[in-house]
Amino acid sequence: MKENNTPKTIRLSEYQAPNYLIDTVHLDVRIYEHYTDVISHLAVRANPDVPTASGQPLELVGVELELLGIEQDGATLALDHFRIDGEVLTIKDVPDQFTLLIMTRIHPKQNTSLEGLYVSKGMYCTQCEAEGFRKITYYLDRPDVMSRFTTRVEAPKQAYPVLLSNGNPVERGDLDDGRHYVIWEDPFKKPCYLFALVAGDLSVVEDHFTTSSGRDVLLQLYVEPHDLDKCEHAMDSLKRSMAWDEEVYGREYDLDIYMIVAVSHFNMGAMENKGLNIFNTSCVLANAKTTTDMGFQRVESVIAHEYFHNWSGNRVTCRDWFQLSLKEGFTVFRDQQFSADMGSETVNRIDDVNMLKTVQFAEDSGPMSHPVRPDSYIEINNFYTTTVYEKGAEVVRMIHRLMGKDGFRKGSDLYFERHDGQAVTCDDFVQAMEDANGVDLTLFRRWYSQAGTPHLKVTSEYVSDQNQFSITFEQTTLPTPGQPEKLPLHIPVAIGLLGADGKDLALQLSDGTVLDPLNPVLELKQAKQTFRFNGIKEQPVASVLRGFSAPVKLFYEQERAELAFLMSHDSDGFNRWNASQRLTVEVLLDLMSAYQEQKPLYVDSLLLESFRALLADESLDQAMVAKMLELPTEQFLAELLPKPVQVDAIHHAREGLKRELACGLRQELQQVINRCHMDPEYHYNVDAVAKRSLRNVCLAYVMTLADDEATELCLSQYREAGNMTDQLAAFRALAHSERSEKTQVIADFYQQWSSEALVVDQWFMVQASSPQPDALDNVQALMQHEAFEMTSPNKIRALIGAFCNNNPVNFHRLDGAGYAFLADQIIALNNINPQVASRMSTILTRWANYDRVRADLIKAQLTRIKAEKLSPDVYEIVSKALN
Ligand code: 0A1
Ligand code: ZN
Repeated sequence: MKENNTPKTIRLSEYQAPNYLIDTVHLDVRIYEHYTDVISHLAVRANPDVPTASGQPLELVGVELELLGIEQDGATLALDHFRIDGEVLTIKDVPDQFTLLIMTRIHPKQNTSLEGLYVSKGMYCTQCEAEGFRKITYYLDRPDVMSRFTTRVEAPKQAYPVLLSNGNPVERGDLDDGRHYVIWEDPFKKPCYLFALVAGDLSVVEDHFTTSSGRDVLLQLYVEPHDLDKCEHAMDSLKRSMAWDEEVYGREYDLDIYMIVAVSHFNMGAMENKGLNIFNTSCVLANAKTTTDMGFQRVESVIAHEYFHNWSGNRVTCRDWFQLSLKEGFTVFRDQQFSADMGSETVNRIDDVNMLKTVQFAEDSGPMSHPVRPDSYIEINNFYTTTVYEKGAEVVRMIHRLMGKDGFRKGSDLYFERHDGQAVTCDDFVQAMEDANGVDLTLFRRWYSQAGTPHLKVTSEYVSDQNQFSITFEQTTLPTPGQPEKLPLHIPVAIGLLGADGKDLALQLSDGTVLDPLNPVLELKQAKQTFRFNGIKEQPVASVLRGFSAPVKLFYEQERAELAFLMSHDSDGFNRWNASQRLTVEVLLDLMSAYQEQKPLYVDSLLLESFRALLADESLDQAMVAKMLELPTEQFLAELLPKPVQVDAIHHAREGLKRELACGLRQELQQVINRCHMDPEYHYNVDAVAKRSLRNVCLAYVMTLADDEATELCLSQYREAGNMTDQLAAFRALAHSERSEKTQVIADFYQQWSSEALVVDQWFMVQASSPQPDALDNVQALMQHEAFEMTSPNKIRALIGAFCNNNPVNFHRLDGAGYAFLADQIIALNNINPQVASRMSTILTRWANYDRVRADLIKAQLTRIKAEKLSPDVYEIVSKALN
């Protein structure tokens, strides 16, 4: 672990091109029982683009390496020619061109940080993004140094029959002592963060894909033998991704082989290493028995995401880590487009926006707020955030809306062509969009540099004797750390005006401009702007920010009746759903006041009757109906509503609303459950997923009543379900209830699934998110469970993460026990896995959103953590939170 209490801040403004380049790397990785030796042969030369490079010392970085020896141009380097200072190996007096041979020893079995080379369930694997390669050998570990890699992997043959690295296998052979080796050659230059190596005893599933130019690509999915029955969906998703990227972006795959390896211990979802993706098992394995529909969706989107990186990330990579969103924002946008094309566009958009508003908006209003292109960091691993990923994707989506589909494609073609094989910046991406379309995006660029969520206040007026509807937008962005003053942004606002018949009216502005009926967008560029629509013969209902066309907080007062009208008529599916959310939030606010004033809960009949109509109408998109019926989560409400967060009122209002709706709509809910009966066979397609989601939303409502009938319904679904979606829904409803039957069901579920690690994660997660008051005690007891492992990020997320993130009422207990529990875990994890520890600590950064009592309790825990000897990862979060 890097131990340092005043780590250095790295700044974008201080970027300098490297003094040296590395043209080729020959790595020889020899795996032994207790250690691994890495012999690295580098061809180095001074960077011709840096006039002052010649004669400068060469500085390589390495972390936790044991240096065994160095040779320069074939001769052992004398001790007075180099020195090691912390993580930096400096070699003096180097010529303009030379070779280096560096021999190091590492200890992968002791590496619990899961960066560099480590061991997961007996399998050796690597994670080099962002700066893990320096834990394998001394190197110029920065993305703008791109080299051709040849990798020889050597290990005992029986224990590690499969030896993989990037590119194509070119040689293999047996050695003495039961050892063997394979040599891999990657013909593409790449930065070292895309390096990967795997050694293990793995089974493989194979398939083929023929590219648009007729080349055959071998597709391989490596898994543990008992997971062979969970590969089909990932393989199918991969082939669909490859075809989609050819069709939508004109991008063809470039190697003869594409490999994916599933590992149990992984800090993130997956990694796009060239030709050898490494995946968290949770993002690749799926079958009907063990995986929910949500799990299937996740696999499909992560497989696509990593595949799309082959162009947006690998062929064109980032110049420095401040440009991370160049590859991540663009690739998330691409995977979102793909998922929309594979399933329901509206439902996907709803899920993405919900996540953005819950997590990214919260990040953007706290002490870790940063622009899509950050301008400084202490630890880059802390910047794999929803701002860089999801807000970054929203920024690309806005460009897509402004350029239109064809214009965007022209821009992406130019970007890939112009920068193939290069390490570039976010600005290069915008420049390609501008150049291909002949537009000026100067103002738009502020989205990359300005942090914080813009507030967009909207007012409107209808002047009937002029047949004119005018709408005024005022944009403001609150100060964020380091950015006290904010500038207006270029915001595309998609809009519609509905007539009394619910149909969209034609939109003509007072200056004569006619808005494109297929994509009506107003472009805001000033702090305050008014648009006037002429020829509006009746008072319309406005549908603003359709499809969530910009990542802003919208403030537009509309009557409840108008929301109900939009809910049943808006031609934009997203805004239809959004109207239902807004109406639900209004009703929740009524209930929160009632709770605080200790009055009986009364539910506005407008909502009840709207929901009744939704349940009855079989002609509606059933997935959409399910989404509309799902109440906003407590975390979403915590972010949305005024501060301090009313933790208990939110919880009780929401629970109360669920019960009231269940009571008032019991018959209709039961009818939907009967209509959406469970199928004996599992199919993963849009209709089947929609039907299951609607059935299970209704089941959850009914079970809030927890009477004998509802309990029996859940128990029989739990027993009879033929797939994990239905089984888990029933399990969750029972486990979260007060019914005594749950004890047996919880034990039974574990017994049934104890050999399936990913299902056990679900089992932990359900218990950790229980609203019952014993949740924290249970979580603490489960930390001792045989299946819990402090070295497994999946287990930590399932138990500790789920409790702290998804169980607000218990985590924010007024006695502070939830906070103390989390702090204990962060302190323990800081030594085991700093990345995971740091992610957990971001939860505590939100203290300012809570009342004095809670805020003081959280700050006390932050102070306690800060007093420890911390990794830079945790130090950065905790110190910024206390600033
Ligand atoms: N580039 C990967 C995500 C990833 C990032 C960092 C990691 O370790 C710190 C691991 C994976 C992606 O976007 O899929
Ligand atoms: Zn990515």
